[in-house]
Amino acid sequence: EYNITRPKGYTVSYHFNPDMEPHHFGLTHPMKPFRLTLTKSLVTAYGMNFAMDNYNTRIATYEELNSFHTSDYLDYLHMAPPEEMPRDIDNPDKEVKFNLGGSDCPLFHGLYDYCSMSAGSSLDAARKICNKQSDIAIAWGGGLHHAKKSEASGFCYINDIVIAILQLLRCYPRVLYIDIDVHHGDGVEEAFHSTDRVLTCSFHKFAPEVFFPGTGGLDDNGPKSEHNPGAHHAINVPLNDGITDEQYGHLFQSVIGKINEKFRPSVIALQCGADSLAGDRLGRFNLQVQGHGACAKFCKTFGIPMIMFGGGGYTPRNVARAWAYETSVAIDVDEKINKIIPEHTPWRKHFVQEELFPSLEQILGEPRANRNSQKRLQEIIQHVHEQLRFVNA
Ligand code: ZLV
Ligand code: CA
Ligand code: ZN
Repeated sequence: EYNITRPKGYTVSYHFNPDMEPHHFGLTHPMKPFRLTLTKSLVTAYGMNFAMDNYNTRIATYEELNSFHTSDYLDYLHMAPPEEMPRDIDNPDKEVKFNLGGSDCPLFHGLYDYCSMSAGSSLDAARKICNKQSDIAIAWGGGLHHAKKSEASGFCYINDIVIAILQLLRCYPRVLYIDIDVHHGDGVEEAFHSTDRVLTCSFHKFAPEVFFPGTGGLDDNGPKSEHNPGAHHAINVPLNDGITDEQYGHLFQSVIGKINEKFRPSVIALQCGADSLAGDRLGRFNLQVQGHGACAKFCKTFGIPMIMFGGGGYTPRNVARAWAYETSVAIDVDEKINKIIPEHTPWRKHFVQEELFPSLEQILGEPRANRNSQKRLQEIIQHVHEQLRFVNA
């Protein structure tokens, strides 16, 4: 019997804008907005929508984007014409302004609208948390952690996370930002370098010169100046290829558990970039849906409000599985979700017989060699715990 009901005692909200999907970064670009629709479809197929408040979100206004980004950048983003693709063949020396129009951050048709929709979803989620209408707010269309105040970077143009956290800071004293995307959350870290009201913690593949963006070493803990209250409030967990669920889970719990103890956040902003999953087109880790989702599960045990953002994720069917599973964690049905296939699913019988319906247990491509030694992981935990001696709520 398949029946998902609302969790008792708290409210989950799902913030989605169906108009993000038709946007295209270009044929060969790894970022595929249709993964958001794929996720929503899987969530709905499982009946999880009945356990949440569902919002079709509005677009963020210019003023809202302006709370973090500069006017000259926003004006250019708004006015720059879409470039013909493929670019650079006729005109390789064309000036690139604000890092817009390269192959990472192409100028595509409807770009400004797309960015406003992503930020609008995240900001709506933050507002629901602020006015206590929601305890866990989900915005898979956000999580674009590389964007700087005057610059696009790594597929990110508008930093919806920073804009959402600025909103949270109006209502809560301390925000803990956690980033499990395989890339370093450099844009969010930098935006809050000079405040002790936001502590950022990113887990990522770290290999300067080789892996984007190349920042986020173990010793990068924010500008160390006596007069900077934000010093020590950036925590980085640099990792190598092939990390497993077990190692990641242990690391996550000891690092985030300690941060929670010392920093005492009033709210959590969790970026759930799904490119840390095994089999991701750009990623390097060996995480399963369960290991990825265990991070959200652990954060939930703190019993404080939480926003869950999307982020990277370049093997769309795995992104949908991970974010659907994490939605199930938010609404507390994760025990069931691995087993159930909704009774009313068309052709259910055939899917079950032929094992075509994806169970969450069978994602994955070729496993990568694990280059993370227990010794190194222990050193990382040690360093982080020492770093946290400087952090007091
Ligand atoms: O998942 O890109 O390596 C959040 C996120 O964290 C680079 N970019 C930069 C530095 C020099 N370039 C190379 C330019 C590549 C341009 C096109 C690709 C095209 C096809 C396949 C892969 C890539 C690619 N680009 C792989 N890695 C990059 C990174 C940017 C990664 C951004 C991650 C974003 C949404
Ligand atoms: Ca990360
Ligand atoms: Zn990423």
